[in-house]
Amino acid sequence: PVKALFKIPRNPSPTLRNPEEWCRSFNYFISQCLIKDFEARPSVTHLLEHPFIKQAQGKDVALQQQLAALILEQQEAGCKTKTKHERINTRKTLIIESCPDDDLVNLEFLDEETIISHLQKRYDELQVYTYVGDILIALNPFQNLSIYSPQFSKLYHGMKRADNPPHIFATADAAYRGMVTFCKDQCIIISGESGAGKTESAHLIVQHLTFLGKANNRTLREKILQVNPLVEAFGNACTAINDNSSRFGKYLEMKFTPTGAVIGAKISEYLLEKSRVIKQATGEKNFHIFYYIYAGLYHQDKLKTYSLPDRTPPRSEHQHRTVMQDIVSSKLYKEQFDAIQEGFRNIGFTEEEVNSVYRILSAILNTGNIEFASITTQHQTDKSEVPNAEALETAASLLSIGPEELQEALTSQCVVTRGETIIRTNTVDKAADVRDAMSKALYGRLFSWIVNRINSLLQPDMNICAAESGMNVGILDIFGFENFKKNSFEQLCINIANEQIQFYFNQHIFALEQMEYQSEGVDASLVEYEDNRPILDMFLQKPMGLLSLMDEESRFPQATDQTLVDKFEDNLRCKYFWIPKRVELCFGIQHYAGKVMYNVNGFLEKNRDTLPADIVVVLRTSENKLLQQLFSSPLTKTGRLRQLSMKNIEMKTIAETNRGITIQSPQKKNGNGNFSLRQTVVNNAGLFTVNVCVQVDTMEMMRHPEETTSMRRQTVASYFRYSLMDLLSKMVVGQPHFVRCIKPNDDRQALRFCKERVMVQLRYTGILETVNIRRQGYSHRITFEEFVNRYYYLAFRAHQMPETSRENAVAILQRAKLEGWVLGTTKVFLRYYHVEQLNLLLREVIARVVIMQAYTKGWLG
Ligand code: AD9
Ligand code: MG
Repeated sequence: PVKALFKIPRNPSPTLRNPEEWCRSFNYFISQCLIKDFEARPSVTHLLEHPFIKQAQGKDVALQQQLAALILEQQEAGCKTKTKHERINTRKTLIIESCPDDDLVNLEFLDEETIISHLQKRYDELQVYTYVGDILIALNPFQNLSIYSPQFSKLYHGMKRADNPPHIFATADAAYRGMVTFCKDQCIIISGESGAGKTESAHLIVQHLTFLGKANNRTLREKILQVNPLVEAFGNACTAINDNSSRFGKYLEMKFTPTGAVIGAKISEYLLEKSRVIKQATGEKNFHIFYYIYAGLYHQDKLKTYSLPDRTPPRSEHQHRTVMQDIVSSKLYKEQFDAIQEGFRNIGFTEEEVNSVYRILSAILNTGNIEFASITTQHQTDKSEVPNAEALETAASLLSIGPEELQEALTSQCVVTRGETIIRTNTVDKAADVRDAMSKALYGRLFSWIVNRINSLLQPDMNICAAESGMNVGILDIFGFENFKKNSFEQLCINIANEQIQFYFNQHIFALEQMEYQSEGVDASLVEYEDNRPILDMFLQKPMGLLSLMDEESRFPQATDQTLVDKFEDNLRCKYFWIPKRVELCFGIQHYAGKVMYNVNGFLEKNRDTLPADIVVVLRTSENKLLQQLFSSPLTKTGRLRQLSMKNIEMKTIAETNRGITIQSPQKKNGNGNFSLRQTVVNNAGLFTVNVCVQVDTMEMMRHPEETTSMRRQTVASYFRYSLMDLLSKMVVGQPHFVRCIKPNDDRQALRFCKERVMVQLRYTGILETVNIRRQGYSHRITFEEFVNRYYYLAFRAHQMPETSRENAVAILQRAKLEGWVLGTTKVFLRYYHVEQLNLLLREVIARVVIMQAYTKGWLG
């Protein structure tokens, strides 16, 4: 039957009059590659450089690239049957077989109680993963499970979902296969509240993807595996909820060649909680890295080199808060430090760079020791000085700047009015604020620099793969929803971000799907779900949303936190917002995930996040090259500009409208530094509306709000809004896969399943509704044209080039023996499991041909 399907030309004509037509014919391609041109075994690069592939145009390039991958896969594996046996053996020794229980969609009765007891039963048996159709629910086991070894990666590699029990590797595998099969970017969105297991899940996904991305480049694989721990050392900290809580949002894109070999990675970081550097809530800690370097340098006997005090007790409360002395004895911290050093080295940081990083971190610690006292002279009363000159000198020396200059920048400020420069002195409080602002800026910029440096070191080698032909799987791991006893500005930002991710989930799972049923005339019962758009609008709308109101208030120098609360009260008329009686400076929000009370204390200052120009000026004079870089604006500007011009059309520019977000592709830069934009919306998700043009300058300023002295000052809220949109713009281009992490208890105890806690999470994530829509709905909608183009090999001969019609789509569906699909006016509506079935069939057909050809050549014999 295969022979009949794919006629193999023995003597292909050397000249091709119509390469496109030729390219549609698989068999020709195979015979060309395998029989004619290659005397020896080809490599992927060889195959991809084959002139016929290069000539190929349009979508068949994708098929050929898959084929190249398949040919090699066959060669590497020896032959298919052997691989299969291996799998069967592994499975017997390793794992219990999967069962219908694995998917909530298969439950006979569908109510909250049944779902909960089902999940509980599974959790008790240490089955922490459960499917809801194509969505994965992951219960935090709070203990190490032995199901993440390379053997498990092998087990889940290329297998059908139902072949094995649910697993995070299966989700990673599905994303990888989706990418390779359809040459389409993928995106894995991990959500859940703080401590639910998002970061751990993200690690496991990276682990499986590096396994899949061809094991042969070991160095790169190791580098990629070290990225997460390295970045998290700087961006994670111990909170009241989670000992390893992410204090920033992270979108990690793993880059692959079209054939699926991993070639690089890129991280985008969002909204680091910089304020933690100077202050932590009771029972919480500073960023991990401070403890690591302290313990590590102590063991290397290098504390003195970095001017860190040895055993002396902390001199000020500030120092005490920043780093505890007793950490030097922690073995764990020391080991982490060694791992971080190793990570820096492996990824490719130079010794000088790492040294500079440590110096800056030590400088931040020492800066915390600088104290201020007021001095009263005859003329002035609000002047301050530094009584502990030694602390100032140490900090200045670590920063390679002059101590006098630093003192001046901390205790006074230059103001230019009508061409005249006036020096104003700072009060003690003001000077302390400037000191803290400097620490925050140092840490924030250092963090961004580390991330950028990792990105440049892990950038794909352009010789291996042209950037535009590469694909990626993005993994989103942000800070989870938080509700502490006392919640501040940081929690507000974190929770808005989570609100946005929930909205994205709702759009994908419910809104879009149901909209399509209606527009395509498909009869399917609609599922009701909790739409959180009104809450999101309340935050993001312009000009009357909460963030805009806060920005407006931040612009008034006389505004106070009380006037901010008043402003909210006067303007936010919405059932999701309220001001509690008898509690000062507070407001409440009914988030999708529950009620949160926010304390407005310090909101305005945190939002303004001002860094006086005097500090920037003095830091720019540093002899430390890294510091110069961190505070020289051209660096940040070109950073973003380069990105824009290099990627040109590919780079998405984001603009805001009064109701949401627009994502557009910049066409070209015009004379005055703005990008004129094509009026196309990137995706049709309905999330976005078309509008406005974006100034490059505005985007740059948002990145570093402090430097916008001459223009309107940008605030943390506006940068936050921009970050959210930037993140969404990355997410919407990929095919999404969802992992929903659930925290079974608040005590971080293994095997403790707290029904009420799980129930709440299932409710607010809309799991019951998700089960319903997955059971009844059609999660994949593919146009007849795309469907026929994708799958015509299943029912037609390769050279037939069938018309991309409704009838031919039906012919393919029937040939594939699928059941339960329906047809719309322009699209085939498929159930979530159909696509996997079709892809496996397609793979099989192609593989059969490849094997046959390879046997003909005698390579697999
Ligand atoms: V936060 O929003 O960043 O505060 P996460 O990221 O959701 O939070 P995290 O992944 O850090 O939570 O998990 C919290 C803790 O749960 C981890 O430190 C582990 O101790 C534990 N955990 C989570 N997932 C697993 C797992 N698959 N296996 C074992 C796990 N332990
Ligand atoms: Mg985390």
